Amino acid sequence: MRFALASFLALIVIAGTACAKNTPSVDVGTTYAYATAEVAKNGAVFTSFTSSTDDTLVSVSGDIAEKIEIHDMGMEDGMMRMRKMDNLPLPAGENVKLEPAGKHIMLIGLAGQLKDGEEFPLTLHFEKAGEQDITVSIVAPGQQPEGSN
Ligand SMILES: [Cu+2]
Repeated sequence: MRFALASFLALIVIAGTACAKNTPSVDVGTTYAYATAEVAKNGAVFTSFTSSTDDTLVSVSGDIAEKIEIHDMGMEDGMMRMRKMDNLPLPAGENVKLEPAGKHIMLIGLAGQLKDGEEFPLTLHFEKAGEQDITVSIVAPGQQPEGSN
């Protein structure tokens, strides 16, 4: 008698790992600040955020200024005014922009003049994604650094 040997091919297909967790992360766009006059006390930082999950920018820290706040800008009683935000909500997948005449990171009490072409570090504190160190490029007022959208 001949025995046919049956061969078994076992295919183990792992369609996504069962224990995969969506690790919170925030994609930070090109970050820039406008160069300031020598006597200027304050500056503003612009960037954009896209978060993988619903997250919140809680605060920003750095040595560049005495105080760093999250601000929004809008019309109030017919005048453009800045308003401090307690935090910045980042809905999952949404591109949240910080740009001139809108939301921005406010540098209050600059440690030194912001000079065109130089850069400085900031640390972002997200509720879920944790801390993230970023580099801010200083550009001439009204300009945008290369690579920004
Ligand atoms: Cu401001």
